[in-house]
Amino acid sequence: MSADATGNLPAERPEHSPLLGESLKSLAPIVENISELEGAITTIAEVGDRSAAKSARKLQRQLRKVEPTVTMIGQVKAGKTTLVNAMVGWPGLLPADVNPWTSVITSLHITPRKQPGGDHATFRFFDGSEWDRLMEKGGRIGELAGRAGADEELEALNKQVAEMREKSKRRLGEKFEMLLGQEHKYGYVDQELVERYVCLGDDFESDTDTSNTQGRFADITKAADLFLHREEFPIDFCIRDTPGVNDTFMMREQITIRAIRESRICVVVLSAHQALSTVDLALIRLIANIPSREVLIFVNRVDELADPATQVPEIEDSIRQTLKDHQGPADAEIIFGSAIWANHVLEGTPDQLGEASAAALANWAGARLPKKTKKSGEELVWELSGVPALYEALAKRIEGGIGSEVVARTAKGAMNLVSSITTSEHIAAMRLSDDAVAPLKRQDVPAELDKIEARCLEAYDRAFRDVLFDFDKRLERSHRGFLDRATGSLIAHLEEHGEENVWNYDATGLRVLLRTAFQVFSRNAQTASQKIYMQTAAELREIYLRAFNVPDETFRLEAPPAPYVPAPVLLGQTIALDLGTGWWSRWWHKRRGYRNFAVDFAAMIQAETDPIVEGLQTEHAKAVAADARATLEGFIEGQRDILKQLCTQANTSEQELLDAGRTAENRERSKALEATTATLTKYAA
Ligand SMILES: Nc1nc2c(ncn2[C@@H]2O[C@H](COP(=O)(O)OP(=O)(O)O)[C@@H](O)[C@H]2O)c(=O)[nH]1
Ligand SMILES: [Mg+2]
Repeated sequence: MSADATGNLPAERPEHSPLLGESLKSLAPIVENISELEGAITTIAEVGDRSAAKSARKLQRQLRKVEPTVTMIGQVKAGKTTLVNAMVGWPGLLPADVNPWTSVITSLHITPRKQPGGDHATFRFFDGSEWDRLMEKGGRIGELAGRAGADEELEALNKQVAEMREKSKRRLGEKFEMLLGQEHKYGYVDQELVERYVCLGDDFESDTDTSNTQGRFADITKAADLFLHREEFPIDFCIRDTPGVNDTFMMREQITIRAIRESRICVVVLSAHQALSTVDLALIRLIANIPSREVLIFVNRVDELADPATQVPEIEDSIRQTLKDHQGPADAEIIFGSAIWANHVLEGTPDQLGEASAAALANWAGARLPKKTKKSGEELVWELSGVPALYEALAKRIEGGIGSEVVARTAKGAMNLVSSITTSEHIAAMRLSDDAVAPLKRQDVPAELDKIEARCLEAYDRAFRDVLFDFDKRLERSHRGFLDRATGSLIAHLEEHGEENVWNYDATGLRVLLRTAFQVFSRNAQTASQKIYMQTAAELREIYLRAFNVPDETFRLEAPPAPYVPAPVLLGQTIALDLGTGWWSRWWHKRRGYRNFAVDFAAMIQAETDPIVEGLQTEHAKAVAADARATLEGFIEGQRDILKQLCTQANTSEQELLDAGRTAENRERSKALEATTATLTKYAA
């Protein structure tokens, strides 16, 4: 068997792909910044003493840990998995066309460094409570059905769930529930292994053959983490493939929401012949809460269009209009392409596209490419596949997002290290020339630090108490207002049209209000932390001035940057009001009497929306607050270490000081540090 471009056949580890390598050069500026910064920090390690070197290495480790992460979301069959395979230059790595029941999130962690143990994989199973939620209540959809009183759906659902459990038992053995919450690890990655954990076999419907179903774990697998070495990548990179948002149990929606929250960039993969024309509202709701700069739209399968040159601009307009109509990220960048084309190139078969596909390619090339070009046919197909453009867009976002953040944070840390080194030199000079007397005795430094820490943490807690209180109040007001208005509208409808006509109410208003409240929170949280970080830095700086007599005009101490606040994706969660048609009208037709309508309705919507409000308060807001506090504590802790070291040094013998202060060497050092500082300043901004 040979692999084909659909990527469903055995995949050996592919050769290095020069074209992919070329596309990944988009990431070069980020890598260059990081390595320039790493170089500057190496200088600090060389120039500073042992403790400075230790801190420098710690900063470098932080830099090396950077792993930009992209989450792919979209409808089932849009071609997410096929695109992911193309993006890592390994057609067939992840199985495409998997059973639509699968709910595994697969994270590909790609590294340019050869790993000691080679490629490896970890598969995590649902834990007991997640599984119970699915089995006992039919997942979120079961909860919804229960609340909406959709008894028939609930019954059908329970039947499906029972079947599922039976099949899992048959596949995995009676005691399969003991596996819940566990992990399986492997020291290699191949397609067979991935299939075992990610694909629910075709036997799912006609479960008669158990011969090859042994050890199929996909029923209970929640996450697959594959660690791969690919030399085309200049930097560690993570691509998360999600199963698609429209599933039977709506378990995936929850999982997808979590995956989006944990990464900074989300690529929405659409199928060109559907795009958003059928308006997948669940999908739009999910991205509606993400800022445009963190969303990219990849319209896949342009190879299936009859006339891409004409259709692509139409599709683009229609997507923008839909996004605008539903308050989504209307100016998100949209890229068109074909994962199949990319895979053909990777497999060296760009001349075997098939007639329609080749015609579409020629048509699209006419619209997209210059008439004259020196590029080879292979290069042109690769370009038209959209993968290079996708990486270019991703690189820009990574550079402006997590890239510049990590670089700035590390540069600030490094600048503070330089300050500590200059301080230690200052100590040497000071003792030798025996001038200044420090107004703060060094043995009093720890106590002074304790005071600063207590004061600043208290200021922090106070500020965040206010910020969170204000947020709760806003949420409460918006939530209550929405419930009142919705119930009011329901009653008005009943009075005007009676009980026979089904009434609908759009929850967009609630989402917009809650989102606005969250944006205010986000701004307040950032302003408050920034202010307190600066205040803390200023107070700590005083210690340097008073204990070590460093020059006030030139001595700098950098505060950490304000925290990143993840988008409130949770707001996109489907609630009963979103489930038009059958369900809702059944709920409606089961009620009698205006009062029952109003009371039941209010209770149901409250039950549906309470968890969202609560999630915003805890998972979102409180998590940001805790993070920001940890940064403050970490900052103070780091400064405590440095100051402790400086105090010890100030007490060392005169001979050592003389050694440390050897003038020629000193001058060398100062020069090196000056150059370093210039680099650091560039990145700290
Ligand atoms: N014609 C065409 N088919 C594609 C393309 N990308 C994926 N497919 C096919 O669409 C089907 C679903 O793809 P898959 O990657 O599993 O979609 P997912 O559910 O979004 O992960 C598979 O049969 C793929 O071979 C494409 O760009 N063009
Ligand atoms: Mg898939």
